[in-house]
Amino acid sequence: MYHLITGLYSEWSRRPKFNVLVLGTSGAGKTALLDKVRAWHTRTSSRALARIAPTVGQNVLDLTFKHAILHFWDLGGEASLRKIWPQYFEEAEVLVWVMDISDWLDEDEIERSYSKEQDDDDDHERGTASEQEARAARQEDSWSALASLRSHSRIRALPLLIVLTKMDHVSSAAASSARTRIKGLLADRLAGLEEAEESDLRDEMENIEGLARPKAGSGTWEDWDVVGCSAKDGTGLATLVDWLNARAQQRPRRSNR
Ligand SMILES: Nc1nc2c(ncn2[C@@H]2O[C@H](COP(=O)(O)OP(=O)(O)OP(=O)(O)O)[C@@H](O)[C@H]2O)c(=O)[nH]1
Ligand SMILES: [Mg+2]
Repeated sequence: MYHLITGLYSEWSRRPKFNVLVLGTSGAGKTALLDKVRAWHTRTSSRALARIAPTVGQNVLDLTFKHAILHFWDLGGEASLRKIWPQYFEEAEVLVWVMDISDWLDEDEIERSYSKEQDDDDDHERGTASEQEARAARQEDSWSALASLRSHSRIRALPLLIVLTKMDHVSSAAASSARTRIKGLLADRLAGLEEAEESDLRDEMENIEGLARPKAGSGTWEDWDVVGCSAKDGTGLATLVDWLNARAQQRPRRSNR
């Protein structure tokens, strides 16, 4: 009888897994962010940021919440490793795209006490033309890698959360406006992508007689948002986890794997 009751209880209390695919370019801060989320949720300590090495392959993390187990896949973002990403698309239920916010900041928004090259080059001057070019190149790499995912229909159908991490690099004066400004910029870029895709599709279809025109907005990431986080001071972690849990609850219940 005891076994029957405990068996029924564990079946009843079993939470569905919700697969969260965490992607972004190398060094964006995916692994550090997830480690901080783990430490925050389990009330344990996080790893020192400097000790987090680039991911080769995948990191997996399960975190149990009231209604679901968030099952994170954190994949290496280095260009040669991105070819394994599509293996996860079919099973993914939400996409988290991580970007280093400092690549999107204007010079006056950057936290002055911070220098990205400090560890490697003590003589490096902040804000040099080459540093600005490097930031622009990293921003472009991240944006074009995200844009290229739109060719996968499965990914376009998923909720998308863009995480601007390393928020501790934003000066306190710019903290409230930086996320809003970057979100506006990303919204414009996403809309631009969609328009370009629709016009390409229209051009193709005009050459094929009798085909219906594509519906406006058919390729949009309809459910998307931007959150600012920091793996250093824990900014934004509650917002990130709440957003994911809300999506986990919205999808139809299914059995655990
Ligand atoms: N100041 C600060 N530094 C961070 C933060 N997150 C990550 N870093 C630094 O950025 C480096 C790269 O972070 P990772 O988490 O390894 O980046 P990743 O996206 O997992 O990179 P790959 O595994 O190569 O795809 C870390 O070693 C940290 O030093 C943050 O929130 N604040
Ligand atoms: Mg990593």
